Amino acid sequence: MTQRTLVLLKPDAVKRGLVGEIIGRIERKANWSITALELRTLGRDTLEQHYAEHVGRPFYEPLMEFMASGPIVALVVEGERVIEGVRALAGPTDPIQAAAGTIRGDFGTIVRENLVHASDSEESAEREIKIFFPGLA
Ligand code: RTP
Ligand code: MG
Repeated sequence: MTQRTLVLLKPDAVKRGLVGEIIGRIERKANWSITALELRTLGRDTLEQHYAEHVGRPFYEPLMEFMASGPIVALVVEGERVIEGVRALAGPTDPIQAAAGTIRGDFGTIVRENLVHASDSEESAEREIKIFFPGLA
């Protein structure tokens, strides 16, 4: 089943020089390809759209501040079961609960600074891809 997903390498991943490492893990998966990629610093407007589902949660404001704190890398990845697949590569939200071998398990300790975002369903993927890459069909 071919799908596409939006992946963000969060500001901690970029600051710590983990972009190559993380993209490398995605690139090495069979039958996946990166079809869009951009480094940019996110403004409040983009973040409000992206995190609309979390408005009002206690972690919302600190998350918004963190996500605007430096450049991120946004990418669209296409391929076989890629939505479930990238979330499996990332590991659970809390890096301390994430197994070794996952991105969060190998590199993270803080829930907020958990290195990557990946769309969690086909609906979220289409919605999020439109926010970050409005020119993509
Ligand atoms: P993501 O959306 O980034 O792929 O991660 P996720 O689905 O695993 O996590 P989600 O529940 O959607 O939360 C979005 C991001 O908010 C930060 N967060 N902080 N308790 C906290 O301090 C807390 N909970 C969530 C994380 O950066 C999480 O990835
Ligand atoms: Mg999420």
